[in-house]
Amino acid sequence: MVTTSIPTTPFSDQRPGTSGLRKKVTVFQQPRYVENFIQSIFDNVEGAQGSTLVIGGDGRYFNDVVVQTALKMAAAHGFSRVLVGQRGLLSTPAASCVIRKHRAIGGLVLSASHNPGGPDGDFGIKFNMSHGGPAPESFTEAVFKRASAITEYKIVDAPDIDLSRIGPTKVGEMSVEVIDPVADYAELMEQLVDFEKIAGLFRSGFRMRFDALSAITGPYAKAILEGRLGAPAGTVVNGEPKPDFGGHHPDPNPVHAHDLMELMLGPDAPDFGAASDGDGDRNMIVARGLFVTPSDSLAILTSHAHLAPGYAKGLAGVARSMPTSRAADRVAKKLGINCFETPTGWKFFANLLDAGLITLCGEESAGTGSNHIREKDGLWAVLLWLNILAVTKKPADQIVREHWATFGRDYYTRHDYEELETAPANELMDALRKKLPSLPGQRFGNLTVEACDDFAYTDPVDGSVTPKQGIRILFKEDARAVFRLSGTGTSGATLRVYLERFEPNTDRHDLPTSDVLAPVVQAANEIAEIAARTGRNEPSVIT
Ligand code: VG1
Ligand code: CO
Repeated sequence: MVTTSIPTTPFSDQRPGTSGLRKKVTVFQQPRYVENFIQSIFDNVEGAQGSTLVIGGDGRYFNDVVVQTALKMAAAHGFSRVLVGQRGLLSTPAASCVIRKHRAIGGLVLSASHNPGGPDGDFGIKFNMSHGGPAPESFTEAVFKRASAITEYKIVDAPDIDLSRIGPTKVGEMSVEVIDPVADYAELMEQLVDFEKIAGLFRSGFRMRFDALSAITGPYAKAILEGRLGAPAGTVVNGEPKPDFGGHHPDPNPVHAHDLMELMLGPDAPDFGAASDGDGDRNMIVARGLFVTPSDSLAILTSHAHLAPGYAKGLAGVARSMPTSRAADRVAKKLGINCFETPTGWKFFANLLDAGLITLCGEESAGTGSNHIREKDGLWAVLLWLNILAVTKKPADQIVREHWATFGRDYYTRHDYEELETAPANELMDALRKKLPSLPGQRFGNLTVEACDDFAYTDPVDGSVTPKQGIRILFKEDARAVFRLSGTGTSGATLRVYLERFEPNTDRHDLPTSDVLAPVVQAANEIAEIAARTGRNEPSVIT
């Protein structure tokens, strides 16, 4: 087998964002673009020679091409073994599970997650470390530096590998094992949640719908929910992964998972509804007649996790990303455990999990996870909910209402302004930053600014400091607005405005979220001058 070094020149835009490098498919299709980035990753993996690598993706358009390139480049780089999902598929949580279980040095995950797919959609590549989690910023910055100066990449000259059949094969000297993408993951789930109890729940007539949005979670959900747990056939809908996600925007929120929302809010709603995203790490939970915000879901899982075998001993601590509501903090306080506040992006949870400081963590963007892997895990969250429903024998909406009655309700919404021009979006953030010192004490409508800052995170484990992670404005009336620019979008800039208000009074727990938050929205728009600076009077998406 011949290894060739191919001369190349750098692309200037290969800096990974919140979760890997994401670009339009057409950008990734430029000659040498994929090769440059993968080589830059490999050049930063210490001890690659003789080690095991995991490769898999969410099956979106271009996945099949990049998997083959990655295999041939891995062989040229001296990895001794690659574990690759059948047909090149692995959900993000399954990739994390496989890396950990088989002691791989890391893994290439091919996905742009919740971004749309297809020839005109997005593609992405991220690298996960030996702990199974996304590479930290020190690593991704080193990759960017390398990619900015790259002069050659290495690849073996070999035919494409048949990934349709499970079993061992070879690329050059390197052994390749084509693995069942679901097996290791399903085995892990069985250790964490009570499959017997959940099967009993389904036997008793409990009905749910899981909408896989034609993305990667379909095979996992079918195998576990319908296969092992005995949920009726048809429980999982849109269960076949498609390269363009069947036209779905694979972002599990009330806007993009509208069919599920309509069913759950309608007269024929089953007992429970759930959905997942492109690469299977996000979850959406819907009770009958009630959408459960991801922030509330994290808090509810925190207070009930001990009902599942994997968490029976209780939790070491919990963490949430900064823009996630403070509902989990209230539960942590009652349990007497720490609640850490991290920047947006799963990579910031890894150190806390590795150090044993936390057991559960989550983000407002529908990511929830635990120390079982180092990624957020969509189906796991759904299974933990099912475990809780099976043990408490209460309907999901009752669990949510009881939670509010005990802890108060954190009304929450997010306004996204997508595809803004980059310059005015940056200017908006800069102007907001400059305003910070003058804001405390100012009144906007009937809200008064109490405090504000530009969130900076000091990692309690390695002491690394990550500045400028979002502007937060706290109002005296127990409300909060947070502003940040997205790090996963692929065209222009996306402004995210996170809005919340705490309501302790049980009589006020059934109000429309938009009514409760209207004054906070108004204040946030005024403070950031959103309309004037972006030319938009309405957000593109409200979730
Ligand atoms: C978004 C979410 C963030 C999440 C990230 C990756 O990032 O806000 O919470 O971790 O996507 O999720 P941003 O920078 O666009 O706000 V996934 O499921 O797309 O990998
Ligand atoms: Co995702």
